[in-house]
Amino acid sequence: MVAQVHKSACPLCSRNCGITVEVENGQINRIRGDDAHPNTRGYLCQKAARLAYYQNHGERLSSPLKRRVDGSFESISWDQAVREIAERLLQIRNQHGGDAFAFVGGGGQGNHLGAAYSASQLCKAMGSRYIYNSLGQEKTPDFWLNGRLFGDQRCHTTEDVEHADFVLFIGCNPFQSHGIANARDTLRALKKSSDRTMVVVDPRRTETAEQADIHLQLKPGTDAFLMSAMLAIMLRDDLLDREFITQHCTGFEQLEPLLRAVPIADFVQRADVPLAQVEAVARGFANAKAACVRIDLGIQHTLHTTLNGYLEKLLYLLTGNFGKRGGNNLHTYLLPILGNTDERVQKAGQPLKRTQHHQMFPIAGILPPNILPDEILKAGDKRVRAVFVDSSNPLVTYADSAAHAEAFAALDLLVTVDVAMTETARASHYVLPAASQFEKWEAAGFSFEFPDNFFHLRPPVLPPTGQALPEAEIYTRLLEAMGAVPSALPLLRAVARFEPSATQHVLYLTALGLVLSRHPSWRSVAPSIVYRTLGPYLPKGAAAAAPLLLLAKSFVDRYGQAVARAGFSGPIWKRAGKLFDAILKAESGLLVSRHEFAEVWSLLATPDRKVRLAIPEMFRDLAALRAEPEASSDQDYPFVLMAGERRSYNANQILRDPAWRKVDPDGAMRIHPEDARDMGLQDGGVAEVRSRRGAIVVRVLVDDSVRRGMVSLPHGYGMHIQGELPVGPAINRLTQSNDCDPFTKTPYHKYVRVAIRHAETRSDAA
Ligand SMILES: Nc1nc2c(c(=O)[nH]1)N[C@H]1C(S)=C(S)[C@@H](COP(=O)(O)OP(=O)(O)OC[C@H]3O[C@@H](n4cnc5c(=O)[nH]c(N)nc54)[C@H](O)[C@@H]3O)O[C@H]1N2
Ligand SMILES: Nc1nc2c(c(=O)[nH]1)N[C@H]1C(S)=C(S)[C@@H](COP(=O)(O)OP(=O)(O)OC[C@H]3O[C@@H](n4cnc5c(=O)[nH]c(N)nc54)[C@H](O)[C@@H]3O)O[C@H]1N2
Ligand code: SF4
Ligand SMILES: [Mo]
Repeated sequence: MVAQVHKSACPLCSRNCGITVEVENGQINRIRGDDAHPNTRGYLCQKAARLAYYQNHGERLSSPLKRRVDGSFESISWDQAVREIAERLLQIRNQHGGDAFAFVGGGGQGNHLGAAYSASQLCKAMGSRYIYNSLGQEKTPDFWLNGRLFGDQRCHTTEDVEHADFVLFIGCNPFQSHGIANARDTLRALKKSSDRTMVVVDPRRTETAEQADIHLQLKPGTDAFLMSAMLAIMLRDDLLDREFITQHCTGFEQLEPLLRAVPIADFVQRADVPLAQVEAVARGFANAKAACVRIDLGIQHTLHTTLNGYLEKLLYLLTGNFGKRGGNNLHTYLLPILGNTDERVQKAGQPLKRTQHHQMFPIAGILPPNILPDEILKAGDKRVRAVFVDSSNPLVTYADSAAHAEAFAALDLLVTVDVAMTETARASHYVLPAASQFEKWEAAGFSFEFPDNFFHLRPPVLPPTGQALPEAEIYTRLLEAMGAVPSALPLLRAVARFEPSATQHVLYLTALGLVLSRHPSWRSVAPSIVYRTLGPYLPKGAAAAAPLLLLAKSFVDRYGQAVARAGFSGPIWKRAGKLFDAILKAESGLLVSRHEFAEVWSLLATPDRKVRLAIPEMFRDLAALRAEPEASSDQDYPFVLMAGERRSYNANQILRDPAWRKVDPDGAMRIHPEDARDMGLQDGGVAEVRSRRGAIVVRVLVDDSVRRGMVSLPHGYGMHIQGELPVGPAINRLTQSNDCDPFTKTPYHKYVRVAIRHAETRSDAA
């Protein structure tokens, strides 16, 4: 058979680089960067070349499974699985109410099309408002701040690193983790140019720090001290952009005295970096033509999480590096992956629903995984009794694996939808096989670009494995069996039958509007209704993409002019249909909106389009820094473990087959040579790492890129392949549910107190 080349995208990180996949005899032969992809333009990192290991491995699921009493699984038909799960869900809802149900996950790094059908539709059908997701253990503090500053938690920021003269990377390592446009090319360009400056703030001399002009190798967990000192230096030296602040912000007069009160030298000393260097960075950033800040888990998974986010945003706001080329900006959304759930706002006269045990509020619609075990085990009669897990592996990736295992074992119903037999799947009552991201129409919602933004809908490159189904089909069948999705929809089916065209799409949208206004309760399952009625008539079997017509409509309604600039002009009523048609056809992705920098203000949600700097909770935390005692050394747990480093061969839990990795098979622990010597550890040997919660045995990597007193283990290991001992460090055996930001409940994964000792073999594992 001749090899065929298909377009797709890499599902391993939020960049979702465009790829071409060569398929021969049903096997993936070769993967290359897709030069025609308008955003990533052929860029790839080394992880993508071996994506065949995602598609094919010994743990792919090929039929629905039901757990027997003895813990083994039997294959069952889809009809039986759907019928039994629907019955159980309805029973639980009728007996205990909707809040006995929680949805967990709902979209990983590359698969968000299925999310249109899963979390929200199923929660509404159950009458539940509990959606837990990994974003609730990293990004929710950021979303909360965006809500306060910009008026809506969906006002998400992005950074124009490619065009900045001065870039501050704080707590991120884009060389390995990416997250910025074509990271390695962008870093190389920054390094090469003598009039651009790159600063890295990181306790480790990372691959990114190696390329920087200045590396501030601070003490772990001290970013809030360092950033507030930088802001105080800018204020002291009159480097802030007063004109920008007056024109675009409110509340500065309340913030100013707090910044003036920062004891600069003291705070810089706490971070343990040279004061002269910090002053040079503050000056350079404030005086640059265009400067931006890029942050990630290094400040989100450590002490002062929410305050860190606030200070980082103040760096670019108070220097006027917002709403311009090379600065930080907001962006458009086509797939609405976030909601807006401000905990102060009453909805329909009711305060926002909080969880039973922790009284926790959702942020951007998302609850934090750290509280989930307690909501299952400690909430009495109102506990969570049934959980659906989709595109996530909580028993490995959520803090405190033992607490999650105990809680999940106590559930009346646990269902996992995944492409692979994960640890969480193995603990489930039912396991439903999803088609892989190479086997179905798929799209990612991580389109975070500005002023140009893109969208990429990918067609399948291979047929589904065994009986695996796309999420669109799985959830629609389930909702039909629950009686939540109507089956006879003659009007919509009749209209959908016309030849697809921009005019036909308008006709369909009108008919849908009519039907939904007559049956308002069907709105919550609109994606499945559109999938069943319009879906079958879309070209090339693109049924699952049908809800994109509704999203294209709201995109055009919100950003009409920017969509027109992207090439979708003409009568406004036809634009959504044109955009939808173009999305279906553009196999490499396409430009969907084009803004001008000054128009960033139109994306703000405050009524006066000004940034609200005054956030009482952050003023409180900022003021409290001065009184905070210096972290004392803990005799019992003297090391700070960074539990979750991104490396060249880890990719969350998406690649389970150990054969995928070309290096670092054991996910070794970095430790400073002097610490290793003191502890009697040798490079390549093994050590036991013990926290207050648990202990694991790891491979040792003696490495002077880390500071003394800190050690680092990678994320993305610790799977029990086919039930065997974990491969590499199972880091969440060491983390604890309550070791988290008190306000947002996001974990301190980069600040885990541990003790380390020599061990003889890996099977010493406690
Ligand atoms: N290769 C690879 N890439 C990935 C992923 C993957 O698994 N593998 N996962 C993806 C996902 S889901 C995410 S969220 C991103 C995360 O991407 P990043 O946040 O960039 O990755 P990390 O390596 O977790 O952490 C970044 C840095 O934080 C530093 N750090 C630790 N403690 C502190 C501190 O107290 N202060 C400061 N300033 N820095 C600190 C670490 O030394 C590390 O270099 O990566 C994405 N990309
Ligand atoms: N200690 C510690 N813990 C961490 C981190 C850390 O740094 N330290 N990082 C955290 C971060 S930032 C993140 S984002 C999370 C990630 O952790 P999770 O939320 O668990 O997400 P993934 O590891 O990406 O898991 C994706 C799952 O989706 C499945 N999958 C792949 N494709 C499809 C598909 O098309 N459909 C379906 N239904 N399933 C599919 C994969 O097989 C895999 O089981 O881990 C977090 N946990
Ligand atoms: S893992 Fe590498 S190739 Fe894949 S999307 Fe991320 S940067 Fe692109
Ligand atoms: Mo993440």
